[in-house]
Amino acid sequence: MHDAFAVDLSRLYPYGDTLNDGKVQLSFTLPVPADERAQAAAAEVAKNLGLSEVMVALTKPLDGQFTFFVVYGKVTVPVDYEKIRVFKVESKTRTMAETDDLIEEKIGRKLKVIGAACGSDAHTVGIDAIMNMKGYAGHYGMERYRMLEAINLGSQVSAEELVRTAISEKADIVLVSQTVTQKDAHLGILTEIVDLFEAEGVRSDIVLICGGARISHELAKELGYDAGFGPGYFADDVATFAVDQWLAKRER
Ligand code: B12
Repeated sequence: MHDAFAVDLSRLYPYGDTLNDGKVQLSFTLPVPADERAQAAAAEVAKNLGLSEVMVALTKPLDGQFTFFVVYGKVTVPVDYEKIRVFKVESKTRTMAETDDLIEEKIGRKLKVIGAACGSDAHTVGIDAIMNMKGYAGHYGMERYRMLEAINLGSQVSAEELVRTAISEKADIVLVSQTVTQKDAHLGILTEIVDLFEAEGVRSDIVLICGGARISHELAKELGYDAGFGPGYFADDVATFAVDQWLAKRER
């Protein structure tokens, strides 16, 4: 039980107006004109998802053929929070100064980091958040680290170019950003990068990390990366993991 609110964590429901009322709101679009029949269909969608006490709160025509809905409903099946386990990067984040000092003391030279948004992906804000001098949300990026030499290749970098550059620059750490995940577009390019590093016989020499809005640590590990970071992680988290991993690789 959670002290303040007496929540039974083994039977967790969403909170709407009152504790444990199970109320949620759902938004989606149906490819039909906005009329009563469409509203009934929207309610049916919510019921099919297992919601009860369904109420169509918003019906908004997008054009003649598409309608956007917001539907309220009640979740009837609780979640056992006690049993939820999350697969995530387990390291205690160091500050930039602590990471710099650790590299200086244990490695004695700058570590080289190469990063890019790869394949057709033109989203640069994520990789910039991790690498740019000014960083993101109050966390300085890797370019600011005294003991990291960070090279940001930008966006739409092919797997071949990334791997070629990483090898010619003798990179210690390689960062791959993927934002577009529609139709699993990220899986092909992420896999291609791992395959190329392996084919060149250098995969085990580098710390290979990917990240992006829908990248989880679990997915990253499945694809052959050392780690994956999604929203809520910053350069200091990534640098901490990368240096620990580099040191662990050297031990091995
Ligand atoms: C800005 C933006 C654009 C800009 C990008 C400009 C630029 N220079 O980056 C423009 C207008 C070009 C654009 C284009 C497109 N976009 Co866009 N875009 C966005 C938007 C609004 C914000 C993304 C962003 O900057 N987030 C902020 C950063 C800081 O967050 P982040 O990337 O998650 O990064 C954090 C973590 O994930 C992590 N991280 C990220 N990368 C890495 C890498 C490493 C190594 C590590 C360790 C960590 C890490 O660290 C960061 C800090 O915590 C999102 C919607 C949204 N609100 O999220 C859509 C969105 C990402 N775009 C989308 C789409 C579909 C497109 C287009 C395909 C649209 C189209 N049909 O043309 C094109 C694709 C162009 C292309 N070839 O890639 C979809 C993606 C859906 C999906 N699941 O695939 C989104 C979600 C919008 C939507 N709801 O549909 N887009």
